[in-house]
Amino acid sequence: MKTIHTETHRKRASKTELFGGELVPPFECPERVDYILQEITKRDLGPVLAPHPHGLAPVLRVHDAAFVSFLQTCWEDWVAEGYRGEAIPTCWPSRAMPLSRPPRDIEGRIGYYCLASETSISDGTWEAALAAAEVAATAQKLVSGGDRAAFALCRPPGHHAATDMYGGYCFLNNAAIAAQGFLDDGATRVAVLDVDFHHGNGTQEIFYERSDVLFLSLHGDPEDAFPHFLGSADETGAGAGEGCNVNYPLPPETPYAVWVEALEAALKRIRAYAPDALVVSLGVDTYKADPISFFRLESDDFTDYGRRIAGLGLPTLFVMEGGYAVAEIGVNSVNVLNGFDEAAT
Ligand code: OKP
Ligand code: ZN
Repeated sequence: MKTIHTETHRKRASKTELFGGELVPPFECPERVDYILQEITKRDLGPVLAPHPHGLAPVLRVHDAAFVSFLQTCWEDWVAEGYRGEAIPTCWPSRAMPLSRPPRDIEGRIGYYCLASETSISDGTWEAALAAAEVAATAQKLVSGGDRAAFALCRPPGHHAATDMYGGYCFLNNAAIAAQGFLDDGATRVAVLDVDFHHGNGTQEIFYERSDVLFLSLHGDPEDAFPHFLGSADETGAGAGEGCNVNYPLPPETPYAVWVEALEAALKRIRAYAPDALVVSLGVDTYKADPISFFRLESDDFTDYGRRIAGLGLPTLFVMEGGYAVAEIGVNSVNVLNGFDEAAT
């Protein structure tokens, strides 16, 4: 399959992540992409192509315009205020003071739009986030145009980004942008299968009240894992979207034998929904050695589940999400794609 990639991802290179009360080098780092590209070349997955410019149009199909403007100018507004470090919020519209509009001051606005403060905004973050959205949109068009599958090598990732919130290393929801793109290009129904270790709270929120997107996520139980406040099994959708949201929270130490049972249940739900296209939010932080996650998948397991996903027989777009065991991220993600290609008919 073809991969869409751009070096613009390197502009997302913040120096800080708030972790355990310290500012540490971010887990979500540019080197992640180097390992993936290296493995794509080594195993001859297929051509690596540049994205086409799409501008803001596909982004504004799923995100709030004022939120997008905030992201575009956040860094310059922060610097103009005289702050010397990277942009990290310190105050939120918490449960006790739920302000329903963004205030004028950048310190207030950043708190309004942020859902988790481990994600520092730095110079170049917006350019990289927009490029990742264009990578997703370009790869989606390949699949809408008849390719059996494509790989959007997005960085920064996207599945935690909601209609008007960023955090969890995510700014724009690349998978949601692609799912909406499939619909805009003629699909009637799209399924989004999120196999990243973390719950895809942003994708869930964006499509929660809609019946044209089925969202399914396998993830560390929010009782035990980020994003903590969404991702339980009783979140099944609302309004027209009732029944179109499916969560599979799983406990610490989950081995592949248990994980793959949840995957098979999800595949069954996708078959019953009979979508025209599938978006896979592909995070490989389910790997046993991932530094911030707690599942126990082995490298060969990724090949196995790639084959199973191919068994759906759907036009499929893989969108890169997480994976922080950096040296193994290439092998694990290309194992999924290669397993898919081997089994795809
Ligand atoms: C992004 B993606 C660990 C805290 C982790 C952020 C995790 C973001 C994951 N103690 N906080 O879903 O891979
Ligand atoms: Zn993750």
